[in-house]
Amino acid sequence: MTMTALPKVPTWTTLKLTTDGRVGVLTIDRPEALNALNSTVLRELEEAMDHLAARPDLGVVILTGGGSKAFVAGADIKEMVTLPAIEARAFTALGQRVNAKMEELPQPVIAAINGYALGGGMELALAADIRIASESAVFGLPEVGLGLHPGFGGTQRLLALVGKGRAAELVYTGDRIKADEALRLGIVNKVVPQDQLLPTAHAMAGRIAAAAPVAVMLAKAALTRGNATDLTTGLRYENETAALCFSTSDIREGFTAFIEKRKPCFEGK
Ligand code: CO8
Repeated sequence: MTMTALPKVPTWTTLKLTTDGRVGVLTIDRPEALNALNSTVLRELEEAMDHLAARPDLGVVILTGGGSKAFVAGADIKEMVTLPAIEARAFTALGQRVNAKMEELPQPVIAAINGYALGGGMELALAADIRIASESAVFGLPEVGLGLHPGFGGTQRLLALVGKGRAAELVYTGDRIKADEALRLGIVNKVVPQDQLLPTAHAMAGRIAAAAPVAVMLAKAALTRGNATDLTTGLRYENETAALCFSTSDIREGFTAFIEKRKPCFEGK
């Protein structure tokens, strides 16, 4: 079998992609504006999602913010201030596309939330599979206080994650909440000290990267589909993806390794 060459990492001005074995770390690196999402960041993020989708060597992606203060402090207010509605429509569509592409990536995404995750920044984090926050993280959807409402998928994803009442309170008040409250509401999986954020994300990513890659990819597809459909359709989808695992050589390796009392050695096929 011939292996397709991996695509070259594009050159970005606001993003950095580093790799550590099968783990990719994508950093939004615009700390002078608290990593606010202007159209350049969003276009580069879209390109990054397309790039990651074509990187079978990466089994997990960690998404984080550059600098010590913010994950992402929202869409760029200075860019939106003069935006006509028709351009706002395209800008919103771009933000939605980035988040949808992240949700559709073959790899699970862990958002390592290192500070402010506000507005479009919280919406970005909501499209990740798993959220780990530092103790200094602050969440909120302050859009209504600016005259708009969440438009990068936040109303829908928060609703699915925490239910109508809790989502409504955050969206209608625009209240900011701290990491421990986000944990209590089920918005984040874990809260850790700031200096433990990336080590914790890497430790979790390592455990995911050690599992059978095709099984993880299909599990993500089943969770993502299930979240967006009714139970009967979701269960049917799960039936098919579970059966598809039996077409891999990794499943034979996983079963055999169990029987032979050794660690499996997966190849991603
Ligand atoms: N956009 C642009 N610039 C920003 C943003 C932002 N969202 N957030 C921070 N910055 C800039 C500041 O303007 C400042 O720049 P400068 O030094 O040039 O003045 C720099 O980052 C540092 O920020 P602060 O000095 O304000 O830092 P503080 O520590 O004092 O405050 C806060 C930090 C509390 C995070 C504060 O910066 C803040 O409130 N930021 C705005 C948060 C916000 O309202 N976010 C939501 C934006 S709206 C949105 O995300 C909509 C998404 C969907 C759009 C769909 C429709 C098109």
